[in-house]
Amino acid sequence: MTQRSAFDAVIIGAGFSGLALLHHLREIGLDCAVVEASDGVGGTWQANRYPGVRTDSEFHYYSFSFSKEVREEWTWSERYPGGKEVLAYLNFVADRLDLRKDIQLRSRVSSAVWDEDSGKWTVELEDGRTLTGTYLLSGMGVLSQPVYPAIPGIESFTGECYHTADWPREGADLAGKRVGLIGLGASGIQVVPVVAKQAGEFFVFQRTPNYVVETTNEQVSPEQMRHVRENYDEIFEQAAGHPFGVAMEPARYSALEVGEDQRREIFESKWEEGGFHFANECFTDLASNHEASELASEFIRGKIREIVRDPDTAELLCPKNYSFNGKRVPTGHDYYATFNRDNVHLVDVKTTPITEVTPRGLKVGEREYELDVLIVATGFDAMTGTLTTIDIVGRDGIVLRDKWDREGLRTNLGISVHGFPNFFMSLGPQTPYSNLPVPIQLGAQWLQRLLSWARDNDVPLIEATAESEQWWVEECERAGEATVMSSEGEKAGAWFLGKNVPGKPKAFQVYMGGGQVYQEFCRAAEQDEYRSFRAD
Ligand code: N01
Repeated sequence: MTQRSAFDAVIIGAGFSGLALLHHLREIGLDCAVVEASDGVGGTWQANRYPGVRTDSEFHYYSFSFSKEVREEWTWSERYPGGKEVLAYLNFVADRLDLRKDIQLRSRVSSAVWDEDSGKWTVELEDGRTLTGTYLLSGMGVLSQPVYPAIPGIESFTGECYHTADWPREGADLAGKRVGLIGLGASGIQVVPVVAKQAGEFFVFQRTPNYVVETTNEQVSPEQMRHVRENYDEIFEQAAGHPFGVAMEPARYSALEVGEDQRREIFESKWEEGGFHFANECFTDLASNHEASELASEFIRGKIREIVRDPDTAELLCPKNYSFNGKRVPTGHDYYATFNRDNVHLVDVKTTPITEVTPRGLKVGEREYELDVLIVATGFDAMTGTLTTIDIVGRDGIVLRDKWDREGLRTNLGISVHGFPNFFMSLGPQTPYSNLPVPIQLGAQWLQRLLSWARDNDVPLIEATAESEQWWVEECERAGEATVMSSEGEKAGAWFLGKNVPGKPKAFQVYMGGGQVYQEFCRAAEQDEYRSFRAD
């Protein structure tokens, strides 16, 4: 049987974004094909199978709210669901909404080219097949292009070496082995407590410490699940109205307007609630005011010194060259306490850098650490990486990668790019960073209304205007500058500013003005009949 190749919409990626886009575009009668490089649906949850992988968001707001069937029939088991459970959820969504028939697996895109005459995109796959679509949509994810550390000799290592985002399906046997870890962002921080229990000796090579907000994981009770099912819309609405897409009460006070005792009490109570509750519910200005953020930094340093028994290790774990919220705050599950184990060794590679990887292990200064397994949790070419590794060729043969190289990162609301008609991004660069299922769902619904409107009004081409891009670049810069990520600290901002990829221009790749503010901009564009998306 020959496969059809002409569609109304070609969607790249079958993770949260691709599934939501497919469902919503099918609802308005568009004939869609999803092309997915992997052999299964799930996106980031397919790739990231490292030990300890789980959500940093709580179960009740880490899901879609649009399907009554999925809401009623899916049961979460843990407060912070593990990677396997989220993958099972996405497979359940794909089955329950009958999405699989429009998904082509093992279909990696090599290029997508706009043809002005036909008004269609031609999408070429690595196996030589081509598909065409009136619309091209990216659901390729924001953190999907892994970055490996550029350490001399890394290819010479004769042991096993795994990137957290490319973990072997069959798992890795770490029992009793000498294991090394490079990278202590959200991924590495999840790896630490789990691998510490498996490895014989575990060497954690730390360049920059993080402010980890500890939490606890509990089983979800039938009563909690019932409550969530009965209140799904309210929960989703609360998350959609929150700057970071979490279903939490907004903080009420500035950290600077309360007395020391009250401040400590609030910090303590939110630390007890754990995870993002500390980051989001303590005070209004922990992400925007350096002085306020420094008060939270000092509180966490105090916790580290309480938990970690060896004072030198505790000091090394205390971040000092940027303040709380200066980087994406990771959630820990006994992260700090893990450094009290005898088999866990924290190695400071800031003061004495890693010099090379040898066939037997890792050299730090003159000392060689022999390793059986090296885990690299060194992050991603975030936001733009997936979009620039394939050739997306717009009007007049302009490649998206070249446009951004030449003009700097430019989009209208992270959704559309001038010169790239009928091309749309879910979670494109310059969209807000938050608990991601929320903006993914809202974005898919917004695109559904846009394409429905375009059809009803005979508007064949949708494309950001050059003016709208300029406006959005300035708004992203303004919003970013108003946060502690823009502060002087050498590490502040990290991947949000592209600092982790050598040679990448430093600019806010993420809209930091808040998810709820971003949604207002999207609503305004809609009420204005999408004028800023009609370049012709
Ligand atoms: O990557 P990162 P990540 N030598 O870029 C270090 C999301 N996420 O995969 O800071 C030594 O944050 C680097 O050190 P430094 C989440 O949004 C979500 O952990 O540059 N170290 C840093 O410590 C997160 O923010 C979840 O000094 C080197 C680390 O590698 C995003 O993904 C779970 C090095 C990279 O940290 C990315 O997180 C996991 C070198 N040569 C991830 N090169 C959940 O929600 C790099 N590093 C559950």
